[in-house]
Amino acid sequence: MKIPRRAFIGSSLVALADGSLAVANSKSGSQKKSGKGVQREADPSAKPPLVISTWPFGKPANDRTLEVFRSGKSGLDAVEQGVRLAEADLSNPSVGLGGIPAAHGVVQLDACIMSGPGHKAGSVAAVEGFKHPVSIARRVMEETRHVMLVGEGAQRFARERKFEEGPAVTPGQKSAWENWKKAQEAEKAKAPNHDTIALLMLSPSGDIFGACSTSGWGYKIPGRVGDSPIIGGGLYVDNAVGGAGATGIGENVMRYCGSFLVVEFMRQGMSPTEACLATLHRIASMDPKGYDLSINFIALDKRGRFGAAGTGQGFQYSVACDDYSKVLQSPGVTQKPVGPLGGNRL
Ligand code: SD4
Repeated sequence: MKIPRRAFIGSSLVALADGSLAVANSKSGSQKKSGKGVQREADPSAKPPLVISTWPFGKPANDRTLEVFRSGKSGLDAVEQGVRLAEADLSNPSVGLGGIPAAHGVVQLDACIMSGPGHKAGSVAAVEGFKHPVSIARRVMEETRHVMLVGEGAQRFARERKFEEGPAVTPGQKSAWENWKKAQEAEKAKAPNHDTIALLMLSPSGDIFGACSTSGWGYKIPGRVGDSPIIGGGLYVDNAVGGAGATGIGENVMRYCGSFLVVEFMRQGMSPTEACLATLHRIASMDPKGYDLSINFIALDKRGRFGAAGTGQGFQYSVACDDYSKVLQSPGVTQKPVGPLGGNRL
């Protein structure tokens, strides 16, 4: 996803000692200048209930999550309902049945959910024709001894439980797909953009919940599963430490257990932003593509600190708590760190 130009108005990109780029914005005060250059301030924190999610379209999902939680529902109910809001928006081309279809013209959805208390997880992948894969994932978690159901098995499970069905593809996405087919035959097809909602919540009692949902890589090979429904890939929660979620090219996240790694770096004492940056550097240090990965992480810890980071120019993510609900710009990484995050620690 391209970062909207307005995100950079009044701002400029600065290179930080750990090889990351960050938006220096005098109004936000998120960066401070020292004699030696620009340094990042400590990660922001907020009093829980605190919700963080990927992309600007996470903002209404965060608001919905808080609204459900404040109405007396559980943290698990709240994150599920937040993600359902994104899934229900048929104008979103990357989450829910409004998403870009797989190469055979049918939308295939991936989703998962995690509860910090009890370390519970449920997941579904490559599900066709159902509106709310996150809720199917929750039922897998709560009603079976399994963690993950895929394809026809997941659909049968959903049908038996009378989950709401929907179109194989929306009319708008169908005609875009027809054009893509023609372009592909002429070998001129371009890969479309795709995104994911990964959403994390810290409750006032210190419990962490997470959920994730996507239609995945546009025009993917049918049956392709990305990182989003993979526990530890696109989402991970450890109730003693914190949670993390991912968006971007899943193949570049799932080979490294990306969200799990972010949480493990937080366990070692890093702040959420440091943990996201360290994970990006670790992956880039191993991957033949270096920093050309198109991946992004969000994270929050038990103390209510939150952060994010992405490759390239970074990405936008959304945060909500009792005092505010806003969209923030993450730092981006483009090169190997030279500062305190370098060396063996990565
Ligand atoms: C996937 N990670 O299926 C998802 C898609 C995404 O930005 O987040 N794209 O690979």
